[in-house]
Amino acid sequence: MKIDVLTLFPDMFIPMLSSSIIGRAVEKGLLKVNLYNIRDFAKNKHKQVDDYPYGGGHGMILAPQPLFDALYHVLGSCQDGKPKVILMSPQGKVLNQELAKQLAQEQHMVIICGHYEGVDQRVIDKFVDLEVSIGDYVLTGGELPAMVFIDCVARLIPGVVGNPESTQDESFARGLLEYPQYTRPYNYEGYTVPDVLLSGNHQEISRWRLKESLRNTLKKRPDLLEKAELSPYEIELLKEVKQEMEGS
Ligand code: 4GX
Repeated sequence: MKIDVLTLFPDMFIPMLSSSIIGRAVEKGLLKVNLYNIRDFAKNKHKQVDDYPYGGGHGMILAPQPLFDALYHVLGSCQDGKPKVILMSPQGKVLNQELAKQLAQEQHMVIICGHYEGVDQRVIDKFVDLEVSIGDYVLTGGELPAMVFIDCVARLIPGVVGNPESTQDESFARGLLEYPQYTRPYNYEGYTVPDVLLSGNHQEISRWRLKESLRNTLKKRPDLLEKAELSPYEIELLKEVKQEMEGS
């Protein structure tokens, strides 16, 4: 997957692109990220990229010229068909695992990181295919949202996460939260590991994990349970969980 990022702060991306799982994906060539500084495309002599809004109001707007030229540059030198152009914006479609899965199928994306009060609408009208938000809160720029987006999508590229089952097993993959996990030692400051996990009985362990997964979801995110499609076995386990909760 190739991702071109248009930003005023390209340096912010370097640590995430060289660390941990995403760093390894870049090293392995599974992910290629090109960083473009929008300021490098400004044609005025002070390299100014923002301007006052027509009609008045507070704050500044990213002017069309630097972004148009940056996008002509990136799209013009592009061999692999038409990439999907994405603007990080609080007005966008809210990122979730389903949207991440869809966009993980793209071969090439261009991400625009807005700053100030936003970008000139003509940039959106001419180039942007999709606006994406990482949640209903306001940040100072699109860089952190772009990094969240890249991390979330890139880990779904085959080969990026070591064990493909770990992207299938996890929270949201099935619309349920995960079960509790434990590692050694068995007893830590008097807190012990549930004995079923040491029993070696894999059927019992699966049943316990599924039940705790349902318990976690009911306790912390009951909204997810309403959307989840549960099997008769899962409905039975959920009934047990509910009875246990009444009893305590
Ligand atoms: N999820 N921000 C973008 C500037 C801006 C405003 C409007 C384009 C259009 C955000 C979020 C977010 C703050 C990044 C405003 N750019 N982006 N910035 N939440 O809050 O994505």
